[in-house]
Formats: sequence, C-alpha cells, structure tokens
Amino acid sequence: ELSEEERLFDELVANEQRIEPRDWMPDAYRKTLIRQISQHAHSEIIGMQPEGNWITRAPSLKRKAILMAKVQDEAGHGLYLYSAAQTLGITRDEMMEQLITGRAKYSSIFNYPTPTWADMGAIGWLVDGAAICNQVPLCRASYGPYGRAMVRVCKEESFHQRQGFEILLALMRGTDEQRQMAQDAVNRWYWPSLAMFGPPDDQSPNSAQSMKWKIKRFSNDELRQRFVGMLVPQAEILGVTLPDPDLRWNEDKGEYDMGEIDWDEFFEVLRGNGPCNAERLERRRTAHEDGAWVREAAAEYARKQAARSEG
Ligand code: FAQ
Repeated sequence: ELSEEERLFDELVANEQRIEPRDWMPDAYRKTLIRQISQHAHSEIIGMQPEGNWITRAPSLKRKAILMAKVQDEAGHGLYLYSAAQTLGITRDEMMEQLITGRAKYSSIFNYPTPTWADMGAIGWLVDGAAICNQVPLCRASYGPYGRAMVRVCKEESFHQRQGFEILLALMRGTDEQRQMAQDAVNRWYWPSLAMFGPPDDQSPNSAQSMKWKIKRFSNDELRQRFVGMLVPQAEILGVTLPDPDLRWNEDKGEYDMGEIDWDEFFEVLRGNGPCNAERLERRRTAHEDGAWVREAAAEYARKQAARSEG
C-alpha cells in the first residue's frame, strides 16, 4: 500500500511534472540525484584543468580570450550544479571534502593529458559534443533545479563545441604539421569521449531506476550511438579520420556499427589509475587549501554585515 506522499510523487513523475526541493521524495531518489549532480559539478571543476594548461600558451590573444571565457563558463556550471545539489540537503563543504579526499567520482575524461594546442580543439569538439548529447535530455530531468540548470549549461556547451570545431578546422586548413597535430588529438580523445557516456547498458547498475524516475531519458549506449551519428558528418567536413576501423553504417539497423571500447582502461581510470588522476586531485586540493583565506575573509565579512544590520 502506497502512502499519500508516495502516490503524489509517482503521479508527478508520471505526468512529466517537476519534483521541487520541498516536495516529498524517496530517499533513494534524493541519494541518486546528489550522486549524479555532485559528480557532474566535480567534473566541471576538475574539467577546467586540462584546458587551463593552455591559457598562457594559446596561439593568439583572441584564442586566449575565448579559452579563458570557456574555462570560466565551466567554473560557472560547477557552482550552478553545486547549488542544485545543495537543494537536496548536502552542503558545499561536504561535497568539496568528498572531492579532495578522492572519495567522489568525476568524469573519466578529465584524467587525460593535453600536450598540444589541438587538444583544445578536440576537447571542444568531442568532449563538449558528448556533454551536449548527454545533457540535452537531462533538461527534462524530473528534478526541477537540475533540469533548469541543464538548460543554461547546454546553451553554453553548444558554443563551446563550435569553438572546438573551429580550432580543428583552422588547423586542418593549415600546414601538414598542423593537420597532423589535429588528427593526433582526435585519435587520443575519440575513444575516451565515447567512454564518457558510461559503461555498456548491461553493466550500468543505476540506469534502470534512473530511467523510471525520469532522471535519465536514454540509456548510455543509446546516447553513445547518437553521438557517433552526429560526429561522422562533422569529421568529414573537418577532414579528420575517426580512429575506429570497424566504424561503418549498418543499413539494416539504421545506425553505425562500431569497434569495442577499451572498458578495462575505463575502469582503471575510475579506480584512480588514469594518466592524470593524481595530478588533477593534487592541484584541486592545493587550490582549495590556498583559498582558505578567501573563505575565512568572506565568512568574517558576512558576520560583520549581519552584526551591523542587527545593531
Ligand atoms: N566517468 O550506472 P551508471 C562536462 C560511473 S561533461 C566516471 O551508468 P549513471 C562538461 C557512475 O557514476 C562530464 N564515472 O551510472 C565539460 C557509476 O558509479 P557510482 C560530466 C563514470 O549515473 C566539458 C558507475 O560508473 N557530465 O563536465 C562515468 O546512471 C569540457 C556506473 O555507471 C555528467 O556528469 C564516467 N564517464 O550514468 C567540462 C553528466 N560513467 O556513481 C569541461 C551527468 C559512469 O554508482 C570541459 N551524469 N560512471 O559510484 C550522467 O548523465 C550519468 O551520471 C552518467 C553515468 C551517464 C555519466
């Protein structure tokens, strides 16, 4: 027998209406949202590092200004998402603690290095491209603050993706060396970007329940497939080769067949053993510690303001 509040919750979800912070919700729903939203926020914050690496070395003032604006957008997305998670009853301090102690997950993709300028193009084109494919359906997530946050985030991500595409296009129209640099970056980022969608459906423990709750709208494999379908014509325009010899159109299925993702590599990265996991966490931890005086000053300022308005 369902309680009145459970019935109301189920009805809101069934009718495509939004669950809001003060509504009753099952504990497991709250927990899974905190998990997903905080991981997403951490991804945006850690995701600033691979590109931050190139801000001082961008090839022109214009490129530098654009890259700075993009990385700043990512900070904004992170803060926006932490706020959405806070509406579920977890604090920023708790989330930050989970991140810097290595207990929280963030997207596998940000544990790969960015040795060349072309990596800025490949990240924009492939990583932001994958992010958009994954996040457009999340705009309809049943939890109001998350869905609404995704609307703005997706608008900015689509600008980011074009920005990356344009970097690669400029390189592909350049010298042989530049074309080679662009192709090399695509070769290194292609497979990790496909892994961003998460494990295959039959190894995705959270999917079924998240789909029932209308947090997720499509499975990991469905979104991966959609992403590849989007990339193929764009790769043709760029003149880059996608590094999958098994990639070909399957007329019967109406979708692309593709090669096998290296899932051992993916799970190793999740266990903390990717090429840059230690470096990313260490930098985040140091930045957090170095910023302690800012937090103290802000808290002291707030305390004084409160005392003044009381007096
Ligand atoms: N990396 O059962 P499922 C960006 C974990 S975009 C690490 O399928 P779920 C923009 C998963 O958490 C990147 N871990 O899980 C940007 C779970 O472990 P848990 C961030 C992964 O939640 C661009 C376990 O594997 N985007 O930042 C990954 O139903 C450029 C089993 O998986 C989002 O977070 C992975 N790739 O589906 C910024 C989007 N995949 O938690 C800077 C929102 C799976 O049980 C520069 N999140 N795992 O311990 C989602 O849509 C979902 O959480 C999925 C995973 C699809 C990522």
